[in-house]
Amino acid sequence: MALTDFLQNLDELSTAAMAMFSSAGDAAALEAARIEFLGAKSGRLKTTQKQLGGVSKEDRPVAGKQFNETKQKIDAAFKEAQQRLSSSAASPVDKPQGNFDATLPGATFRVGRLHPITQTIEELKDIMGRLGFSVVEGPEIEDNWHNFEALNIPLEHPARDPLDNFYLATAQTSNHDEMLLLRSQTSTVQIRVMEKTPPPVRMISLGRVYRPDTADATHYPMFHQMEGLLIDSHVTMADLKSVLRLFATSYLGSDVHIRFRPSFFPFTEPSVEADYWWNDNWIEFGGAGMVDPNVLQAVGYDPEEVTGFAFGLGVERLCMRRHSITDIRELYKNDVRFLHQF
Ligand code: FA5
Repeated sequence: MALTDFLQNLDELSTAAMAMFSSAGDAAALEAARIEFLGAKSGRLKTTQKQLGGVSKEDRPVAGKQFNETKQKIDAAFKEAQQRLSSSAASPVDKPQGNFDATLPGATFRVGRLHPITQTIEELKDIMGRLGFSVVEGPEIEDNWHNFEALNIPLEHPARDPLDNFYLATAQTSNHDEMLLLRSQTSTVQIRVMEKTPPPVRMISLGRVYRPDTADATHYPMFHQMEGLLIDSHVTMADLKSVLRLFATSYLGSDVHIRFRPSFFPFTEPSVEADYWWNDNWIEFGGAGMVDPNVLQAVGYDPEEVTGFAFGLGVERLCMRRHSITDIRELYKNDVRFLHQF
């Protein structure tokens, strides 16, 4: 083989090897390049070394020297690539791979936020706290006594129908007193507080309640209520109306129109529903009334000594009016594009 041909082969080999080693993006690509050029049995360098025997005796020293230099150059390029890949694997932040463009502007980091209902609950607690109401928690799994019986809702009352409540299958028993259910109203907490606390009482309780209602724009099978209870001597309906009006204007704004509509609840007498005016409609946001003497008696209070009022407001309905949400279901789809707006 002529010396010039041999040297040209070496030159091409060197150029190809340099290009492969310097462009290897990961360990697998580098290994493939190593085998192709430096492979002990049939690597391209080995093949070229074999051609050295075909070069004439006089030219062989020149060819051998050039071969050794090329081999060293390729070895060095391989080691350099090895080092480059191991250091970029150790600190991927400092040396990103692939098509990283350090000049691109940074993307805004999306921070999570409280669900609108959680935000509403916090604000309602604030407003009622300023009116002197303290916050009480109650269980979501209730017994018949606290959800119905003590609230003057007897066994034959339609509100206790199994089709209108989530009774717990595991707790099914023929004894009605022992049956458990997901509470259908926060009024249960009134009973729990009065059983433990002598009057006067001034409390609110906020939490989830459950009813097998079909979901529509204003109903959901799980929703939140804010219960309120005030017991003292000489409490009247005027106090109830003042507190609810003050609450509504504080949360919904001074221009909100509300009305009290006569209604019926077994645990209050007289009873009212409270509505706000929105989009040419009256929307009910809660029930209220003067605590029925039977309830006071059930918890051991003397109805001759104390009177009181109670209310139960729909938290979702308040949140919806405040933020102009026209469909309650939006609150529970958990679409971040919606939730991110609050
Ligand atoms: C009650 O639950 C009574 N416990 C309220 C009460 C408390 C009256 C204390 C007297 C004294 P009612 O079933 O009307 O009442 O529900 C109260 C509010 O909860 C409604 O006005 C409405 O705002 C909300 N609400 C009721 N059902 C749903 C539902 N399926 N989805 C969303 N909100 C609801």
